[in-house]
Amino acid sequence: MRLTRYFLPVLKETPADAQIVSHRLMLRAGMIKQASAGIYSWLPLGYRVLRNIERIVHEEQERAGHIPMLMPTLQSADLWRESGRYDDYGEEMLRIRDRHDRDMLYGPTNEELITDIFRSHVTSYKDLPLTLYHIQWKFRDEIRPRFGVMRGREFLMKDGYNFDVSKEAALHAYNRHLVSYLRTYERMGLQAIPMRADGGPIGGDYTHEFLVLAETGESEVFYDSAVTDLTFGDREIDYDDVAQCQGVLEEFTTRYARTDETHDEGVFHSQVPEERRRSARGIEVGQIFYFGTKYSEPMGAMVDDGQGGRVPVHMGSHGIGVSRLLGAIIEASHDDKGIIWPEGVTPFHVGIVNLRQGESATDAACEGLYAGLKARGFDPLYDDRDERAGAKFATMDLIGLPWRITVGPRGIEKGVVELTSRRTGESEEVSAEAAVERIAEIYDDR
Ligand code: P5A
Repeated sequence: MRLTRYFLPVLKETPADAQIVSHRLMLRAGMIKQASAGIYSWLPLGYRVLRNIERIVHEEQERAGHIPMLMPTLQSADLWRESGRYDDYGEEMLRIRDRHDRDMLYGPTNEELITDIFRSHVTSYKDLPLTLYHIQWKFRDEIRPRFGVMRGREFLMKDGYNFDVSKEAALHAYNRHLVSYLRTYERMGLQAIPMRADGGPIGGDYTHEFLVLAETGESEVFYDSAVTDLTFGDREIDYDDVAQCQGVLEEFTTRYARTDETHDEGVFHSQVPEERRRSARGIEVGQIFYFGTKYSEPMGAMVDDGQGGRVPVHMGSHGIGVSRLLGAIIEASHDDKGIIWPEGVTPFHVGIVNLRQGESATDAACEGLYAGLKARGFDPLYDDRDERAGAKFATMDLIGLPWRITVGPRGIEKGVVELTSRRTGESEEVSAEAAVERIAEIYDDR
């Protein structure tokens, strides 16, 4: 993409109403624009990152054997009356009446809708296990939408639902989700720690939230500092292997790590030596639930059990805050100049800065780099504006591309360009061909 042909409305001023750094940077970098309280338009740069996050979520869900689909945002109130949640859900649910006076709602979550789909089509234990998921907009009429996409009213969620014949099988689905979530967040450059939590309006008392530690996080958390040493890494996993998934769950959840909803000071003190006790704040980027037959029983989602009986299926649901993740990644990865995108989600792989726009030698070198990178399957952002070097660097630093190639007349004379890491600020002088090779190596490794 050439910057002169792009739509990147960066702001010079720091928006006064944005309280936390990720919100400020998303506005300044021209990623989002508020449409109304807690509701945002995704401008091209923000949309690119959102799509990258979605892609990683899809890849990891499919790797775990979960099946993508798409359900609507608007739902009929009748299904929610069947489960009993129409009245329970309270003011967070946006209720709508259509022209035929039918009660509708903008879905805050989809347990009812998916249970209805399941009961219409599945009757036998032979069709299980089954896990369906989608990535779809949700609406929760939050009393205090704030911090930009962190606590929106309209937000994008990946929500998945497992159907199993027994509690034991459903717990394997739970473990599988835990493992796939660990992989998912790490690919985005995040450490998200599973912590015992509360079921809230979704239900069930077996649930973990995934938290990214950050001072600006809305959740208060208590944990054994040893949990922060755990990484999933690139280990091979067989998602059908019950013992292996259970092993990962135990590795990541045995040590004390809880949100304030379930925190128990007595247990904390007895289980964790003082020097490892931590209390901090965190951003909830996902949550997994096992709630058994909470929805299947009242809604009649039954299967024959192979022994002449019919049983309600055991279910769980599993959510990732897709749009919230942009905020969480920025909170975890920025400096005073702007965002620092992890390679996994960056909107463009590399920025090209032409220090002498309009001079034939630098222009030609930039065009060569641009074409060379595109030919290798990369998406460069070429700053081809007629601007001062300082302004070009400031824009690149603000929008946070992890790598920058700077092309100037002095370098061209020597036959080199400068390759700079946004994270470390370190630069190396290499030939243009070598710069393309280095970019290819960097992204191949990840
Ligand atoms: C699990 C999937 C559920 O709704 N039902 C379907 C279950 N869980 S949850 O924890 O309530 O939400 C899942 C994740 O969505 C993100 N999230 C939000 N993101 C932005 N703004 C909001 N107002 C908001 N509310 C929830 C969180 O990341 C949460 O973990």
